[in-house]
Amino acid sequence: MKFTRIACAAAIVAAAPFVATAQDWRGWNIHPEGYPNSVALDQFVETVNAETDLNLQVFHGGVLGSQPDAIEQVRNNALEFGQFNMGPMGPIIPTTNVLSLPFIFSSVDHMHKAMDGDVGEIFAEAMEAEGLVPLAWYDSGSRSFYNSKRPIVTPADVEGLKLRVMNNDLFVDMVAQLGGNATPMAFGEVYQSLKTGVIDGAENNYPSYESTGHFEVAGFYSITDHLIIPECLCVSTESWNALDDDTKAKVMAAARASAVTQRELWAAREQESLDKVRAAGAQVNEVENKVAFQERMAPVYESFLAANPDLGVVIEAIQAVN
Ligand code: GTR
Repeated sequence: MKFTRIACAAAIVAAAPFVATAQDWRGWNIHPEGYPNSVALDQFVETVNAETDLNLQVFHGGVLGSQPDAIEQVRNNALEFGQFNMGPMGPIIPTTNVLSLPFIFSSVDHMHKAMDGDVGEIFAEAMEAEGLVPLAWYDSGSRSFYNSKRPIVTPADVEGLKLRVMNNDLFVDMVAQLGGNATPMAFGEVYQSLKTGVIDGAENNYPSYESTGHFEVAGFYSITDHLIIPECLCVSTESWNALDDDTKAKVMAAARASAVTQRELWAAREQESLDKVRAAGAQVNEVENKVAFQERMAPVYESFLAANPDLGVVIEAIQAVN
């Protein structure tokens, strides 16, 4: 009799569907385990779980979907947090597109200085109104072109190349100004597309060029440094607003601490990745005349400002930080 009752209770427990509570937060990350961003996110999750009543879980490797979809999911609170590059954010939150303008930052230090100060607040406010609260800014170095055909030294070398870009028309325009053909594509599809020749190349930082194996199928990496785009650790505005002040403070502190970790790991990983791709035979070349690439971007700025006249002040605010 006693046994039956226990067995019955166990069966009921086993059959009960898993019900996520308001305390359960699921997070999106595109990078594999061990990548600087992933290690920093693991630290964030561990700290928040230890110090608050929240129960966070982060899913690495983009298993919860593509980046543009995941941004929408966090905005809609279908996922509670995510670690996003600001590049694919522009089509949804126009103010953030300023961060995706080619050569907007003169260096990674310039980007940090701007994002960690008042300029960062401009983007934070715009994002919060659209469903995303950025808790901390992560590093993503600078992005350069790579392809399977030839080293790029002058803009003429880009002519005719089919290049993958992140999902944002600004990047399509950027490549068009250099005479290339850009295809917006999900990060996870790039390796296969390079391998099969659907595209000739793409653009990214060393760590992503390396971690994805793109260097195996597109061995010319040319240092144009044309984009320096920060990344955010974001929480859905709805989930954030549901927290009490004490929990908010703890989550924020954990996010900021994770960004310190991420930036430290990032600097080391850039060098490791560069060494690794070189050792594997990738040909990495300096581009002496980056100004030639920068000058080609004038029409990108012109049409951006024509479409977003109110964002001129944000561009100026960034330039004033330098
Ligand atoms: C990486 C970035 C990812 C993703 C990727 C891409 O550098 O960290 O979030 O945006 O680039 O090119 O899609």
